[in-house]
Amino acid sequence: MTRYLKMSLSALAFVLGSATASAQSASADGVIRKLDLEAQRVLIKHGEWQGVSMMAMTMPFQVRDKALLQDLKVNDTVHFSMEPDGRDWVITQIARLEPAIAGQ
Ligand SMILES: [Cu+2]
Repeated sequence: MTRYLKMSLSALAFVLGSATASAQSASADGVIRKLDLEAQRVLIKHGEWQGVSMMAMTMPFQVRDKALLQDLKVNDTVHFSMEPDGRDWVITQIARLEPAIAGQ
């Protein structure tokens, strides 16, 4: 829970440029801000990445398979994995994290 609180408090950094794309995959937690099933795109406010140096920010991602987005909705907290594709990152896996139940 602490991790998510920390993430939501982190500043919405607007950064030009992106992480240096290597042939490395990465993963991160985040909150879905926008979903576009048809375009297979998702806007995620994400925390720091594991695997690649990337600060917390809100950014759009392409999703490899439309089906990955089917059970998700705006404001869901998710864990996702991605791979570099040219200058962009493409999400290859994404799963909702169930929020802790208040008071427990
Ligand atoms: Cu980012």
